[in-house]
Amino acid sequence: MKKALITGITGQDGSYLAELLLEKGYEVHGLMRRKSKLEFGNVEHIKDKINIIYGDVTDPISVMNAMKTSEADEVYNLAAQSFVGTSWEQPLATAHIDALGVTNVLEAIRTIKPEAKFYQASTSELYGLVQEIPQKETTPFYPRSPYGVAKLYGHWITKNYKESYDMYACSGILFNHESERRGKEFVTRKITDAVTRIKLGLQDKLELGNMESKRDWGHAQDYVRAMWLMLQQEEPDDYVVATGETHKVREFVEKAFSFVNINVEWQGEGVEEIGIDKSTGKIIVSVNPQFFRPAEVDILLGDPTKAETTLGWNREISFDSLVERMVKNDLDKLKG
Ligand code: NAP
Ligand code: G4F
Repeated sequence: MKKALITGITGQDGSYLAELLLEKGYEVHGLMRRKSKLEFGNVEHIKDKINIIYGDVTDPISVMNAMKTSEADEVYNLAAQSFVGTSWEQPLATAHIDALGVTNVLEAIRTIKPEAKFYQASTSELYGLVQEIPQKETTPFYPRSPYGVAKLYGHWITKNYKESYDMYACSGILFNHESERRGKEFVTRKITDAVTRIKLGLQDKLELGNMESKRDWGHAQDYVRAMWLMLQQEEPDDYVVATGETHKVREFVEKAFSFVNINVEWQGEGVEEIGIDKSTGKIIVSVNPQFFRPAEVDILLGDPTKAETTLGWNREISFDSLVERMVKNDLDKLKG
């Protein structure tokens, strides 16, 4: 039986990856931070099937302990302060977790079980001010947030440990992936939550920042398969994981409203832009500059050719199904 250690197991990706590895017969260990109230986040439903180890990636002692306890053959480092917006408010905490935390995990592997395979959760945020479209493994990086900068360190320290110590260490450069388990501060879930509340008369309006922004959005369930495949290869390598499609935030809004039979008509521009419910004439979307970022990533569009040809990875869940699933899930939750 293979053993895996997942940091960030309570998050969106950690939970889907844990399910996938359990299905494949792995013994699954997860590093979890202590909270004032005991709760297991997205792994509540499988908490009896996994072994929770308390720890924090910024605390090397706890990471070493997790490595010793789990005796992991594969380590997936998903722990992060993952919300880009917060990284301007907490740049140092973001750096401690998303940059130095990676070294703590790599050091624990090197010290305790150097033959273990390591996956680092790199991100399309590394491309930031994109230097080419679409972005691929060879596209130069230009991060645009403290989050992106911290992740760039994580990316390069992973490469450095591979080259310095001959470790099986690799990074998945994953483009945005969402799901029913996405945190509500991220734009997709914020939209589907608001759309369903507006439909049920529980909220009047959705306030957003930059709706011109474009993202390559896939479903997290598809993306965790790519993480696992990356650790099943003969040699470690880095891969872009993306859909090869990009959509504006505004399109996501329209699509989400369409699944609750509301047609949106747009009027005005910039901060004056509003979305109106065609059938009632009510304003249901407006712009609030509070959600603008100090520096924006305008467009992300990934080229997944290498992952498709080398790993045999393919995404199964389309953009439309992603939005539909998220809307349906939020509706079901509200209806109880
Ligand atoms: P998420 O839902 O925010 O999950 C992050 C996880 O990290 C949570 O379990 C969180 O635990 C944990 N964590 C935070 N700080 C920690 C610390 N100091 N020590 C230990 N655990 C800590 O993020 P996600 O969407 O699943 O993303 C997983 C990883 O992929 C992240 O590294 C993210 O940056 C990266 N990524 C995500 C995307 C995407 O579109 N989703 C794209 C590219 C890369 P708590 O429950 O205690 O907060
Ligand atoms: O949903 P977002 O907050 O995700 P973002 O910044 O793209 O980051 C996510 O994807 C990265 C991969 O590329 C991950 F590494 C990272 O951990 C995270 O999972 O914002 C998406 C876009 C941005 O351009 C933002 O400015 O939506 C725009 N936006 C417009 N209005 C908004 C809002 N974003 C949020 N969160 N809230 C708004 O009201």
